[in-house]
Amino acid sequence: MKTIKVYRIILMILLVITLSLPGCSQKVKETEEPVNISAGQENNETQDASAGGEEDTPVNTDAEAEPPKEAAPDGTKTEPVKTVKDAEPANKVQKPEKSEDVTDQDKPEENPPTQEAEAANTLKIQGSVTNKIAFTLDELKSMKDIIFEDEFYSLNSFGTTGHTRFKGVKLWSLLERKAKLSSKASKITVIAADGYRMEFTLEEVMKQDYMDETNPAKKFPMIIAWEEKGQEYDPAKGAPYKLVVGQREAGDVNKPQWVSNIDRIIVE
Ligand SMILES: Nc1nc2c(c(=O)[nH]1)N[C@H]1C(S)=C(S)[C@@H](COP(=O)(O)O)O[C@H]1N2
Ligand SMILES: [Mo]
Repeated sequence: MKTIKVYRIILMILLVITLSLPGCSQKVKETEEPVNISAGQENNETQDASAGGEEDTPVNTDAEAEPPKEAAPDGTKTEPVKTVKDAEPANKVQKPEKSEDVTDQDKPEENPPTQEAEAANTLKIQGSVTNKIAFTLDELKSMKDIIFEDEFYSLNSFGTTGHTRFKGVKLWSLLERKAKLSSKASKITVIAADGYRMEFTLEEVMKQDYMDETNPAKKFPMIIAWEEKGQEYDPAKGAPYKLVVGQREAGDVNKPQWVSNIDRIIVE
């Protein structure tokens, strides 16, 4: 009898322990969890994009976190830039700025004013080029094989005409040989310091037979001029470069395309 009582007590204790174990409620959860897990998996499978997005989220967060830091310096440099398209080139500009940051340590030992002055006189070419480059005026002048000088005819929208002598480099040669266009490139945007800009297809830039309706014998390439009427532009009056192009055909109003004070050329 005593052993039966002991067994019953042990059984009771075991029963109480078993019931009080969290394992019981776990079993209930376990039956739910597979549902949750499968639901979760379905979400992952059916929303690959969102899953990818989640994976990318840290990257995006970084990307979003970075531009604001650099947006300020960029914003000051590219005040007239307002479109989303321009934001991309602006991002590309940020990369060189990072490398400049690396050399920041050296700057105080060198001559910052000289570097700033040089930077102000450089012709920047950005975007789909192998050499993301800034040409100094001296570098451009040394490119004897692509220098072009002649009198360009201009017609503006009010009918004013004129002939003006310019000296500069052929833009197509500069892009193709010096900046080295990538195979993706299809157009350029010439942007002035005041935000004035003109877009051209590469075919238009490549064209070497722009005309002067008053002198059919002449043919002109598109050039980046640093000299007008025998005078170099005064760097104090802004970036010393002007885009000059002849006419496509008689009556072509070409003068508005003469972008002065070019800050940069973006290739896309
Ligand atoms: N940077 C810049 N270039 C510019 C412009 C401008 O507003 N900003 N205006 C264009 C227009 S519409 C014309 S008609 C000519 C005027 O050139 P001019 O000032 O030498 O007469 O410049 C063109 N180049
Ligand atoms: Mo104009």
